[in-house]
Amino acid sequence: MTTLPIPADPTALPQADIGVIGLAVMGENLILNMANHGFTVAAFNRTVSKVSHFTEGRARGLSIIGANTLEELVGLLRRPRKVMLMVKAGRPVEEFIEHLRPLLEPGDILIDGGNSHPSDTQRRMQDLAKDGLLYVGTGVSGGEEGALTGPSIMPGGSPAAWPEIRPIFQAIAAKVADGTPCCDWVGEGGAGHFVKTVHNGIEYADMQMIAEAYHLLRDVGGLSAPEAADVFREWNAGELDSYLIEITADILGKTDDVTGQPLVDVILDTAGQKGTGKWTSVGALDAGAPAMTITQAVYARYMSALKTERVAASAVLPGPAARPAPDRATLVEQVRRALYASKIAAYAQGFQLMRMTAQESGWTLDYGSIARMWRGGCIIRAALLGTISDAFAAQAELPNLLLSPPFVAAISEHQQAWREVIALAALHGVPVPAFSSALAYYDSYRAARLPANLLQAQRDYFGAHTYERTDGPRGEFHHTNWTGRGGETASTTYNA
Ligand code: 2AM
Repeated sequence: MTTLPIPADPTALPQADIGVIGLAVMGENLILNMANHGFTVAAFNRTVSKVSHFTEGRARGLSIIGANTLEELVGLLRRPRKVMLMVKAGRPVEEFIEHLRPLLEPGDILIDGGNSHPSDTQRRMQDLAKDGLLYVGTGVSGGEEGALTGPSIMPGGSPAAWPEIRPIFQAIAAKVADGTPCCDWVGEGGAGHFVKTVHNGIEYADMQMIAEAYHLLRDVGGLSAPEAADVFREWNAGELDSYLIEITADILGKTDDVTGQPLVDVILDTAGQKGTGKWTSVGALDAGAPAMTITQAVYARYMSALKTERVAASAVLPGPAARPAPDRATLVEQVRRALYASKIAAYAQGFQLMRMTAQESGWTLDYGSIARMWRGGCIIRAALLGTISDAFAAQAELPNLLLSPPFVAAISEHQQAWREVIALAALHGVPVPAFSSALAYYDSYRAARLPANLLQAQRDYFGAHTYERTDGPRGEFHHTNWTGRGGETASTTYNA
């Protein structure tokens, strides 16, 4: 830790390596992390009273200098100046950019470390480039603790900014066992925020799949929360080893101070969201990418929010007849396998979405590097990401993770249990939208022949949308006059 004397008039000395705006917990922790790595940080916040509260409190004695105005903040920075925004996405980011713009010079770097929409980041980068300003939109994942001790950082934007910010970002990022920082350049424009969005989409899927595993253990297996905690703890020692499984074990083992019950049993079953899962799903719909499990996870949160309706419906809508509980040890092992196989399918969807969006946006994404950035620091950090990074190292242009030999092997080993768990869930009336959509994704992707021949025939029947033939070349379109009344004209003719 570096302790620097703070001069009486800090504006006189451009001594700070970076300025950070936004003193909510993520911003504060990121600043402390930077200071702990030997950087001098200038700090500012809209509500200026929070600046002195911070410098006199948590930041006391560290190389952190408070600024009371944006002008003062900018005056404190070494050139090229680096200003990082850790404020709410949307209007606040826009407003700070507009206020900072006239205070900065060509070559200076503005960084947005919030969860901004990738298209906003893309637009801001292009706009600021007109003034010669460099812009970076970066994903920062790891929650409050990660921000302080080492987050996963996913920067993208103006490539010329990367050499300037790299020493700071890689120093404060999480490191995996071999010392590799969980931070590397993602790509141009909105690529960094896009990759962070997909990270969050995968996180939604991961969390929903874990919730479904818990639901099965609870409602089919009859496990209490502490018993389920032991199961998750055991799972965390194997191939499911991950942050989210680890915290699930902790959560299930926690007792409520008020009632003495497991705390999870007194928490209302409605989940909130801030929208990044939805952004991923909307992005997938726009890109034509079948990110089924990620989208199901978003729907599952929407469904959870309809608590009052669900309670009313539970008294009216019949479920299946009661069934005997299966053998507990068998169920636990089958659910573990179903969870791992579903997880592979969900990650495959996330990487497929990135590949399809990158093609459309003209980004060159390095998928092995992205998997490495996610190996530590972030919420979805998991042993599985090591296998994913190896898969891309072996085959950079891997079209789908499902095709990678270790995953082919894992799924062939687990698929029977995966299918049985989903069948069991259906028979017991336990909804498993993420598990079943993951299996549907797998079975669809491995299907040489889907029933879309019938769909296309229907489209041709009612709308003359034409079809290609299995015995003809691709790109040759045919129309059939199905009823004898529709005529021979295909709809493409009308559009011409
Ligand atoms: P505040 O402390 O003044 O509320 C997270 O909420 C961070 O974003 C905080 O630093 C907060 O500043 C800032 N923030 C939220 N809304 C803002 C706005 N409309 N303009 C500027 N900063 C804002």
